[in-house]
Formats: sequence, C-alpha cells, structure tokens
Amino acid sequence: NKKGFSDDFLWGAATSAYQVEGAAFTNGKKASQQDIINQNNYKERGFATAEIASDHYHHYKEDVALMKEMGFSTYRFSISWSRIFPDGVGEVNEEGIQFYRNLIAELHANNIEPIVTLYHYDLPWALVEKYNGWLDRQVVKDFEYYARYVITEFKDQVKYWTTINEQSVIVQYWTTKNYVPKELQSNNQLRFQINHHMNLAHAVACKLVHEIVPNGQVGAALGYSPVYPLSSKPEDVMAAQNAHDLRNSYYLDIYFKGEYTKAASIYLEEHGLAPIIEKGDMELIKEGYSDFLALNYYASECAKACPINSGKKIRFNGVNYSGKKGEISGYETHPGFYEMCKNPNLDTTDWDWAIDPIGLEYILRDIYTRYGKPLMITENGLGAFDKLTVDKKIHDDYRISYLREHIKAMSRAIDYGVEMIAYCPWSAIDLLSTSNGVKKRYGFVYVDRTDDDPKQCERIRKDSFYWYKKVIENNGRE
Ligand code: BGP
Repeated sequence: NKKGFSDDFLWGAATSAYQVEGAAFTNGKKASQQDIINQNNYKERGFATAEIASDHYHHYKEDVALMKEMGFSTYRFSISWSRIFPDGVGEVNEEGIQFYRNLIAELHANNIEPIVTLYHYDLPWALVEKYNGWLDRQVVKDFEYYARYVITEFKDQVKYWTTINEQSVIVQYWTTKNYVPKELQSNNQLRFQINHHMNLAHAVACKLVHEIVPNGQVGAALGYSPVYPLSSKPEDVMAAQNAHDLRNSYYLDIYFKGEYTKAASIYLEEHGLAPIIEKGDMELIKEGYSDFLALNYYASECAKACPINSGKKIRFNGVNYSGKKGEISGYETHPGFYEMCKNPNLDTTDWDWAIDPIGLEYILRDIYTRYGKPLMITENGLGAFDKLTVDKKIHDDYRISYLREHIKAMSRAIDYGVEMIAYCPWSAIDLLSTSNGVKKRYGFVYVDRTDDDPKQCERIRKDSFYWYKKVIENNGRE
C-alpha cells in the first residue's frame, strides 16, 4: 500500500512578509511591530533590520521566476497588515494592496498556487501605540476589519488561507515574535491572554473564509514539536505528556475541538496564568472550525520531571543568538509539571535545534490519527551559516541532507495513510531570521547581503536549488 506523493501534491516553499519584502516604509506602508523589534535588534546585536530584508518587494518577479525554475506548484507567503492598512484600520493603502495583486497575478501566470498567511508576527505598530496590540481585545475587531478586506479582495485568486502563524511560538517568545512593553514583561498570564485573543482572531478569519471564498480552505499555521521523555522513568514520561498538553494540544484542541486542553488549563489556572475568557468566546471559537492544519516543523523537543519543591521558578524558552552550539540561554520550566531539556540522542544545528526527521513522521501520524484533517507543511528547514565561494557558489550539502530526510519522513507518513496537501520548506529564498539577522540562512537561493550592508541583494542559486528542482520533477524522489 505504498502510495507516495499524489499527482496533485503541492511542492513549494515559504516566506513571510517582514522577513523577505523590505520596503518597510515605502509607498505608504508604516511600521509593523517587527520593524520596531528589528531596529532594536540592530542596535543591540547588529542584526539586520526589516527595512530592506531581501528586497523581495522590488525583486518579486525575479523571485517568482526562480520558483518557477525550481518547478514550484505552490508558494506560501504572508500579507503585511501595515502595508494594506498602515494605521491598522481605516483607509486602505492602494499601493500596498497593489503589490499583492501583482504578486498573486505573477504566481498564477506561472501556475503557482498561493497559500496566503494573514498574520506572521507583524502587527501594525499603530495598534501597539493605541492599545498595546494583542494585549487588548479590540485587536480582534481590527483584525477582522483587515482580514475581511484581504479575503474579499482575493476570494477568486486564493483557495488556501492560513490565519495566524505559530501561536505556540508567540507564547514562548512573546517579546521577539510580538511587542510587549518592558513593564508588562514579567506578567506571564498575559502570554496566554494574547494567545486567547489570537484564538478569537483565528476563529473570525476561519468564518470569513468559509463565508466569502468559494471552495476556500483555512487553518492555522502552528509551530509544532513532539516532546520526548528524557528517559523511560514514568515521571519523565508524565512530564513529556504534560509538556505536550501545554505546548501542543493546548492549540490543536482549540482549532479542531473548540476547547482548551483540560490538564493544561488546570495547570494554568492553578498558577494564575489562565486567560480571561468572556461570554460567547468559546462559542465563537467552535464556529471558526479549521479545514486543515498547516505545520511548521523544525525540531523535536525533550522534557524531564521537575519536582514542585525543586526550588526552580517558572520560565519560558531561551534562545541562542551566537550560533555556537551549547549557548542556549535556558529551557522552559514549570515546577511540578515539566522542564524542557536537551535530548542527548540527537545532533543539533548551530543554534541548538535538534535535527530529527523521524519526529516529523511521528507528529504527522499522531496529529492525523487524533484529528483526522488533512495536513500541510508550511515550514521545515535548516538554518545555517552559508559561505559564498569565490566563484559565487553555495555548497549546502548539510541543507540537502536535512531536507532529504524530512521528505522521506513525510513520504512514510503518507504511506501510513496521512493525507498531505503540500510541502513548503523554509525558505524559498534567504531572508531575515526572526532573531538572528541574515547570518542564519534557510533559502534555496542565496541573497547576497550582510547584516549591516544590503549591497544589491543579488540572487544566487545554491546547490540545494538544483537538488530541490530534481525532487519536484520526480514528485518526491531524486
Ligand atoms: C518560525 C517562523 C519563521 C522563521 C522560522 C525560523 O518560527 O515562523 O518566521 O523565521 O521559524 O526561525 P529563525 O528565523 O528564528 O531561525
């Protein structure tokens, strides 16, 4: 019963607006919170800002031509809210929407099916200034205003919509994937409050797609990692289950069952972390059902028991800014529930992300068995320091072997009956990393720039470009 990839399986890659477009203040666009966060990153660590990024705004035709050359049948990208509504709501910015009309027309002219993400970390800064952005319920109304406009505009051109990118990751890294004023950053309950507002916004967007787009399909794009127990000691296995409930099911159960996972909710309530839920919220969440789940998978995670009397405090995930293995600043800890840790059985990227293709097969099979909805991969990839040779080549065999093993894992999941729509690794071309500037690269196409010097952003095909082209030509086989 080995089916392999179906003939209509979509092959492509992904990007997000602020990470790739640049033109952050061009033709009417105003700042998003990421423009501000990245300006601070530049001052503090010397990482590139989003002002030019990969200058896709001015190179989009060339970029789509490169996608066509690789044989893409799909492309996942996001729309910048503050390009369309520079103040978050109000007057539409005609030049802003025109950019996406042009991009989507260019994709269709090349037979590339767009997968559009409505929100990828880049809230209009105006809404942060007005009411602290996602911290205020007003954001759900304003998101609806923006989403309704975009969905209506592209109802005949876009079939696949993803709502909010990586809510689970936003909860973990809530000051880099989202802007939070310094004085509020010690209040961990607010992480779950903004997540609740995002759940409402997600539900609203799902309803809008169902109402407006003929044959439209919609789902969230969730950052998802399986959690393995550090050992087979029952207390570690229990801890891994707790982590799975709070880090994964807490989101999936909302998307597919319209409810918060019990154990995770009880843990949050006991620690004063639970969101305030108003009358009618859970009904709205139930009405905004998803048609599929888009998954962003990079790495698996590992957890161990953390006794309540360990003397440790609640903390969320650490980061590795240096790109030197072992320099992660810490692990998520919930005394009495679980503590995340390094998996000694897996190699990692330079940024301490565990490389684990089997983890992908594991989650695809597990999620499909539990929720029974089709899945697509909207991100998967290897961040690395790519080195441009003197003859302008990038020999990224490390990326090829990462992607090869993950494609095989996805193919095994299909053979075991999982329904898969698309594979969109991260990223179509090099772009700005969310926390590491342009040193950490993911693309099939090298964009020639450094953190402090955008140069001309010349496009150079990497070895992985030619490799992926062959994979697509042979529908998943090399
Ligand atoms: C995901 C995000 C992307 C992306 C990717 C790689 O969390 O959806 O926007 O950037 O991770 O992460 P990073 O850029 O931090 O290496």
